[in-house]
Amino acid sequence: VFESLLVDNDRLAERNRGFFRAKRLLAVNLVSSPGAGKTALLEKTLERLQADPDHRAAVIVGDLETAQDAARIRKAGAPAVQITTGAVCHLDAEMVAGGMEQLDLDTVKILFIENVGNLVCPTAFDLGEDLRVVLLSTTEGEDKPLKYAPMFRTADLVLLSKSDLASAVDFDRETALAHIRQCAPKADILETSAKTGQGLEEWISYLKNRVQDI
Ligand SMILES: Nc1nc2c(ncn2[C@@H]2O[C@H](COP(=O)(O)OP(=O)(O)OP(=O)(O)O)[C@@H](O)[C@H]2O)c(=O)[nH]1
Ligand SMILES: [Mg+2]
Repeated sequence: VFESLLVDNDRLAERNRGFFRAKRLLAVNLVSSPGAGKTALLEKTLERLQADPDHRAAVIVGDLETAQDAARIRKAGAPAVQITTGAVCHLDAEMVAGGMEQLDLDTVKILFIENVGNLVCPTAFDLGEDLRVVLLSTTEGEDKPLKYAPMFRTADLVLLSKSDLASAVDFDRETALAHIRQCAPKADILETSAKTGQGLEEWISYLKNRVQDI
């Protein structure tokens, strides 16, 4: 049953991809464990992107319940659609297609998809995205890339988030970086803090470069 579900999902993901290509839109799937800082990063990112007419963004955000993240994102200045998944632990390509219908995507260059906070279930669900960004916050422990390796293997970019908290939790940066490189040797790695702004310039440049490649 799971296999056939994934086959259906892959077909719809291809359709989303075709739509993104036709619109010349960069689609970014943000995944992490609950609370690693996806929405906080988006809030800071959108404050900067929305001021630049060439790089405006819209957001689809998934949670089991509540519309709080979409409200936070709208407050940061971007159009946002909340998808509540109920008991489902990931977004799938069909949910994303439904969210896309509710957004005006003609005036934006980037579509962020904030996935349900979960380092396991979203792994196998292609959404048609161009970029899969996996956040690992310093407070989660250096071992997480090894334990949740399937997700890290699919990452194009790993963001080491909450860098401002590293010393408070005795975060072993070198070990964490080694573990990320072991699971995802081809992934780019950036270190960010939504609180201090560390790494945000690099992250935004990274996105703008990818928009140019589209
Ligand atoms: N110190 C610090 N706290 C952060 C940072 N980023 C996020 N937080 C805090 O971490 C908590 C969770 O942040 P969110 O942005 O809601 O995390 P999320 O990944 O969107 O969470 P879910 O959508 O529920 O999975 C909040 O209390 C944030 O204020 C950061 O860079 N530094
Ligand atoms: Mg969130």
